[in-house]
Amino acid sequence: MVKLPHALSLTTLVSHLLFTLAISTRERVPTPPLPILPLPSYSQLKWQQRQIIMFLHFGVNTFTGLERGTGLEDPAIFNPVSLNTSQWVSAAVDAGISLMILTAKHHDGFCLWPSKYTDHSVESSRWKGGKGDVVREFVDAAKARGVDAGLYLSPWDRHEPRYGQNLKYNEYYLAQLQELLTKYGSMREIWFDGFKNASAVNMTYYFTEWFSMVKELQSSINIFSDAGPDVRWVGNEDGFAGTTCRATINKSSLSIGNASIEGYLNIGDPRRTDYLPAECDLSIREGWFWHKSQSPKKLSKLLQIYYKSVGRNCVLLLNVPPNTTGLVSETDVHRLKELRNALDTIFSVNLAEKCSMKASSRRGGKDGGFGPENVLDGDHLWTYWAPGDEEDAGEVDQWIEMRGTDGGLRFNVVRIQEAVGLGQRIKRHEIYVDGKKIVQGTTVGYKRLHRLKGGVVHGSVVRVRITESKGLPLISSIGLHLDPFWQPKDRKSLD
Ligand code: FUL
Repeated sequence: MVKLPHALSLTTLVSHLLFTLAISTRERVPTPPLPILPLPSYSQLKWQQRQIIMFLHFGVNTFTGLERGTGLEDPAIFNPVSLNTSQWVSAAVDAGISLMILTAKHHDGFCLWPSKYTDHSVESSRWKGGKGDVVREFVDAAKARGVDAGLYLSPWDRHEPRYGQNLKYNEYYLAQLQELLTKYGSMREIWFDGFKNASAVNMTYYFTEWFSMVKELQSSINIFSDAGPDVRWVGNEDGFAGTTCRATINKSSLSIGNASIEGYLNIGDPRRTDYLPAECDLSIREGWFWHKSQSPKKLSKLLQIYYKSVGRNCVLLLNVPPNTTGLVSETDVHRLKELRNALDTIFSVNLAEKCSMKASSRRGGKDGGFGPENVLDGDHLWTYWAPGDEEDAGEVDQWIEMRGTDGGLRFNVVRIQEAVGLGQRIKRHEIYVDGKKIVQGTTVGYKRLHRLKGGVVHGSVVRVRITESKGLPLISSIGLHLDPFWQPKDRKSLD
């Protein structure tokens, strides 16, 4: 054995000790818990955080007054003389909306862009002497304001003579998809709806080929349909999800245009096969298209819809149809602003921020980085309260508590958010004020809002108990809010 000089061996020993110490200190930093599958994709997470998306139904129906055109419309009637897509985008930006989806083609087959595969398009209209392109103006205006764009391309086409011939129509449809997804920049969502009249000619859509082509051309896009693959329909067009609403469902139980699965779509599936969150589509007016005789829904109705969609782990796709001049009507712009102001009034103040926080336990102990104070920061995904591993047994009482520091708390909305990046977990929860149960709920997901049916509560200690979850519950945010627009009729019952 070669003997090292004394000075060298001491240096080696010290550095070895320091190295070991450094490793063991690092090993003591608590890691996040294992995720519970299935997990959302990056694009699904981005979609979920948007909360409200704007839908724009615009086309020949805007001029005929019909909701579903016949396909026999003369394209010349399309003439929105004052079309200003920047005004659409401003309406969205003022409402805090970051994604807008336009009907590039509705069931009547009229195309808002000059498709080279048909002359039933803006090219045959009077608008801009046939030289205009609404899709181009829409995506340019959105891009200029940093808003994302998406498109709806109706599979049911009542104009196209190839409709009903499986191969020919599928090729036509795919050709149009390729035009839209290669010429107009990056899209964040594409909307496929399965609707057609019962009397419509029978045909098979080659969804597998369509979806593959979409992902080939734009890999980060979210594909919406009754059955996903990225975003699922919520099962109704009234803007509400089930009080239990899981992002998980079994994709193989779904098919597009199948009315018998509407209840299943509304609540999801506890068997957790696939991560496929739900989108609630609804129009601000009665119809999807603009009609002179219709007006926007009241603010109280829109708030109710928000609580029942965004507040139940979904995204609200709110349709705001441009009118015959090519503008979003002032009444609708005004209502959108009212909605934004109301949401800011309710949610910009979180009474829990002034509370002292306590929890049944915390992962990694006091300085482990998973304490209850994490539910009060601005990150609603990646910082969260996690109980200690010992609570994973499922039998231990898991709770997080807020104690008012200066006097009592007055609120009528409780907001709970899960760290869904590590999987949706909570199955049952309860909320107590000063020891009295005021809410009994099921799933939480990205966001769960309880607008208290009993109205404003006064108290000093609010406890959220997780009574059932798949693995450890991970709570990323909690809010106690005062909603001045909420006047409940029934003041006794639990939410
Ligand atoms: C449905 C269509 O039939 C309606 O006209 C509307 O476009 C709605 C969003 O989807 O399936």
